[in-house]
Amino acid sequence: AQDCKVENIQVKQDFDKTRYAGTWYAVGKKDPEGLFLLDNVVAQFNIEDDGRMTATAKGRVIILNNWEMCAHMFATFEGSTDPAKFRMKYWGAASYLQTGNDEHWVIDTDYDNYAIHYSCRLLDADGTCLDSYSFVFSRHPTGLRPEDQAIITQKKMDLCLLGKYRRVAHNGESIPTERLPTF
Ligand code: AZE
Repeated sequence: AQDCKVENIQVKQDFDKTRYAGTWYAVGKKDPEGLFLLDNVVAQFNIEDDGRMTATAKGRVIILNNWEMCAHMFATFEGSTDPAKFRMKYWGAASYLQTGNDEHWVIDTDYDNYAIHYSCRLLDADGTCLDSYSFVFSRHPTGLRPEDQAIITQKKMDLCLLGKYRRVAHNGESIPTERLPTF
């Protein structure tokens, strides 16, 4: 969206949640205000028997008094008229983790290698976003393939978030042993 208005942001056309299912490694993120997942972020998307999308996520967080821990999170998704736009209800395995109800938009994905997600939590009066977060996901824990990097850079521009992302490091903590690459 050249004008940075949230209503003009393009999402993935004909989003197919079945092809989206499975493991995604966060390789980049743009943080919202307040507490957020720090690193080692791995998400697992599932399609339930009733066809609804659910997800689990793991990641390192630091809560209140510099207490570092691995957050184990759960989410359910409510669809909308646009197949790529969801409402995500989420909660933690432990009560001191965060609960919320956020937008969850799939901006782009090729299903096999990369995905970029976007969530606006607070709309400004002019239609731009005051508080957003976004994840860049890869099917590969080692990062994006070079050929996907240009696509992601373009999408960051479309979201008016270019330069606001940080790399998400992985030390293997959220990755099952049988899938661990040698870092
Ligand atoms: C997301 C996609 C997969 C499911 C979930 C996601 C988001 C999780 C958070 C968690 C925050 C936790 C905090 C704890 C103290 C987008 C990765 C649930 C935003 C801050």
